[in-house]
Amino acid sequence: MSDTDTDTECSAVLDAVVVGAGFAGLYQLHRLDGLGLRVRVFEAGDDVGGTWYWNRYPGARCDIESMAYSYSFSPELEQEWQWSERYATQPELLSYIRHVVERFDLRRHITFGAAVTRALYDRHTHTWTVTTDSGEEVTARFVIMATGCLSRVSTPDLPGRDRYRGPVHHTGRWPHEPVDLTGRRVAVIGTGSSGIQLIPLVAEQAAEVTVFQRTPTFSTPARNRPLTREESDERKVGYGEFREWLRTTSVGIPRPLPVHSALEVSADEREAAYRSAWDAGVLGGIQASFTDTLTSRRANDLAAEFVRSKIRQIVHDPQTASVLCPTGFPLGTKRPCLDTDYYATFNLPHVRLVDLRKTPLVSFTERGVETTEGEYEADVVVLATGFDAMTGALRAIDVRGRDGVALRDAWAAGPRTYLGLLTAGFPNLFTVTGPLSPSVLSNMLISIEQHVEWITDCIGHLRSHALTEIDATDEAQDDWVRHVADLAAGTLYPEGASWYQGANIPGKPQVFMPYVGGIGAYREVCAAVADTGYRGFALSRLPDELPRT
Ligand code: FAD
Ligand code: N01
Repeated sequence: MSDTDTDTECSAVLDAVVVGAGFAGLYQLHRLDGLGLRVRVFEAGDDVGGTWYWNRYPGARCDIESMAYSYSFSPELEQEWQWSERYATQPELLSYIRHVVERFDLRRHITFGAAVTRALYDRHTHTWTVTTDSGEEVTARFVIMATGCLSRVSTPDLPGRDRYRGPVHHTGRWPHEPVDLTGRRVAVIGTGSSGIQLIPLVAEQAAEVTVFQRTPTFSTPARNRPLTREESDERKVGYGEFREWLRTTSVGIPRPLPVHSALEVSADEREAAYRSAWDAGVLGGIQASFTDTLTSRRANDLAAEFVRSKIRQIVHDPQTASVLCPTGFPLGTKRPCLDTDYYATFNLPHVRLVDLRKTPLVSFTERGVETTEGEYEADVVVLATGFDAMTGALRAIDVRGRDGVALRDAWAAGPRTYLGLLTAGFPNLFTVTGPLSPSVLSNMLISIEQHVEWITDCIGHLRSHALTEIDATDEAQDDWVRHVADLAAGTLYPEGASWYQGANIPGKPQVFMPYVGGIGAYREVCAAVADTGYRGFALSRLPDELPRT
């Protein structure tokens, strides 16, 4: 495309704006480009990759096998790409994404360093006007928010940050230049998936590591290893069937499907099942050993006790082991973790654990951080404190729909969507892996592809039927919001103070945001809605005198 073409593209009314250039935004761009639409993508970062652009901390890697956590839309791409490890590192994931961008010639449509700050719907022209932080304004018929479920970082509101003399790095905004921790005293706050991946690698370099833990985590060994050519080639035979099978499961992770209740088998059989899951190194393997781990407190306690017994075996100091043992919430109700040598790291003489439940953090000091017990000096502070998940990036944008209603107000008591795809009153504004869809309870690549394909088909349908607008009806949305809440209420999930329900962000409404019914069931619902003429949505045509795109 020439510069002149780009200029023309910028000034005309676009068919679609996509916000975000991670896995979701890039695939959405590819599909809409394939429909022949005029599309622009705005990305706040300086390059593609989303999660894998921002999270460059030591140890960052996926925890669903790369051969499943990758695009499936192109059999050629699937066949030509060779993963080097069972669980790819962040640099390898980023080079995969860059390869996809070059292979499908996507870069020319993307504007980098452009954070979308506002999206206003015009009820006269039935278009959206999208504004970026540099003041650029474009108008489009459709807006697709591919802003990510875990893209807006959460930083603790700890006083005294200005006084602290050393650097503070958030895992989700890790510097691009190398951070040399050799011989340094490092304080790490947070022990979720990011902290658990990072801490063993920091301990390899640093002179002293102090881990500040508020809630201990259930983590199991990843059993990561190099992926041989033979193993990879074997998977590539019948790759399509493998992907298709994953799509019908509840979470899209390659692991055995449970058959029995934990309560109907003998203690020996139960132990054997947990041991086999522990040895397999698969995300959520322990909870998936039995059908009722997330619905029966008794079944859950058995699984949780198995993991605690493993922690006590690995960690030499009983006091440290006891602090690392998660209690007080059911296993699996906060996102499970996969690690490499996480618990064993606490056997190293230069690694210590601080229990923030006993001695909470008070502030930064000039030389480190302070708890109610005293000061801990550190040359570098790492915040592995997570994200304002699922709604954070969307609420950060001033989105105003029909009659000027703000999305922030529409979602004041928690997100309201129909299928996680659209919100009533915000026509033609789609959310990829939006709240109240399975999203973060699944292999995200599967959920992303399903949403992108549904959205693309929907836009294609509107265009081929000379329709201009789709909006969720209030009734369908109310029913869906209730259905998602009812499903979650039938599980133990609400008992974990997790980011799934906004519990990590002070003041955020406590609503369980992902759909727990499973991706297989969910995609059937979405397909049935489309097949029945988009049941629950209002589809409309512009009056003739209004401009069409
Ligand atoms: P993102 O990758 O988050 O991309 C969203 C993009 O939108 C970002 O680049 C952001 O800068 C941009 N953006 C946001 N707001 C704006 C705005 N206003 N204007 C312009 N741009 C904006 N999931 C799994 O299923 N398996 C895994 O193994 C796994 N590992 C993970 C590891 C880490 C460290 C993290 C943080 C998450 C992981 N996830 C994993 C979840 C991961 O977020 C998804 O798998 C997936 O990468 C999400 O892709 P996305 O495109 O939807 O969102
Ligand atoms: O964030 P988290 P994350 N004072 O919210 C603590 C994905 N991911 O970045 O639990 C003290 O899980 C907080 O404590 P508590 C994955 O979906 C995947 O680690 O709130 N501590 C917790 O320990 C994951 O779930 C991978 O009590 C504070 C930690 O910080 C999601 O991203 C890797 C605090 C935050 O844990 C988020 O993971 C990385 C405070 N004020 C991420 N505030 C893979 O392996 C927070 N904490 C694929």
